[in-house]
Amino acid sequence: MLQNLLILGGTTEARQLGSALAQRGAQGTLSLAGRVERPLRQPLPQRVGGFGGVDGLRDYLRREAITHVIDATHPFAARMSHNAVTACKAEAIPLLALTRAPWSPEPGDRWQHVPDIPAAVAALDQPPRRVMLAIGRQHLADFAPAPQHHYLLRLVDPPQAPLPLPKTHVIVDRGPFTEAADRALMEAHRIELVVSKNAGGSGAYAKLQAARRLDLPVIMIDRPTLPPRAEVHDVAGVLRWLGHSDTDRGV
Ligand code: 3Y8
Ligand code: NAP
Repeated sequence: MLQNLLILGGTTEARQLGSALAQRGAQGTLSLAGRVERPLRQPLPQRVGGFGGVDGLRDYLRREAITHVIDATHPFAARMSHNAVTACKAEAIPLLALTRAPWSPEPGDRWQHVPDIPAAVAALDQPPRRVMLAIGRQHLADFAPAPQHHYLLRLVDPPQAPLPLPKTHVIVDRGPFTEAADRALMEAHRIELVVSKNAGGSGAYAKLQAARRLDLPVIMIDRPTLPPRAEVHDVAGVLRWLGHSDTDRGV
């Protein structure tokens, strides 16, 4: 059966999967939410924007005659992942998640695990510190109850609206990041504490390596729970699931 794939993307692994599939001549579309102004391009055809909830996704799957869905979204993109499970089940379309294992602390790491973003805010109920808040833009307002800190923010795009925190320094940059650059950034801003999502993968890990080198504490936000679904942790696993051998180079 001719395959027509939908990859729910927005991560390094999704881009790598898109390249591997394009090399094999696979037919598919990589989908982004449209969160940033200039998303990275990759060789598969790309669509940008929400589907319109579960029903919108089901319509898309039928209209485009999608045969397989690979959810390669970020572990914190929980709503997209929930919608994918519901829509694929309703349309009886096979779904596979391409995920990366959570990070676990290594010797020298000073991590305080918190279950979610509100718990990270509660953990910041302490005298003013210089905090690297490297969780992006979407949840900054949640930290408004902890205005006493000086925040170093790293955003993909320049902020379009006033920031919800009184003392900030904004860096506009997109990953993947490097340990040396993140260490220099933290030293330049005399960072005392880092707040991070447990994203897994390599693109966001640099700040944790830098924090370890600088002996800084980290508030580590655990991932939201996702519904059960088939999962693999690497591109080769997806290719096997699709019936591509590792060696075939497309038709
Ligand atoms: C739009 C599309 C690739 C993909 C690269 C990965 C790595 C670099 C590190 C820090 C942490 C953060 C953030 C981050 C990283 C990769 C990956 C990853 C974290 C792009 C991209 C899109 C987004 C969306 C953006 C969020 C934000 C989160 C910045 C592309 C560059 C903080 C997650 O302004 C906004 O609205 C930004 C929104 C969702 C989290 C948030 O809540 O603000 N990612 N990031 C995707 C879409 O439209 O569907 O240009 O590639 C992708 C990448 N960002 O191809 O190599 O795979 O995780 N992304 C976090 O981990 O906490 C930065 O600063 O240390
Ligand atoms: P989310 O909260 O789980 O999703 C909210 C809504 O955004 C979804 O219901 C869907 O809208 C739309 N959406 C999300 N991902 C989409 C995709 N790949 N293609 C089409 N529509 C999508 O998602 P999020 O956390 O905002 O993440 C958005 C994107 O950024 C994802 O591609 C994700 O992989 C990427 N990303 C997120 C993070 C993070 O920290 N959250 C980090 C790195 C990359 P409809 O309901 O209208 O379909």
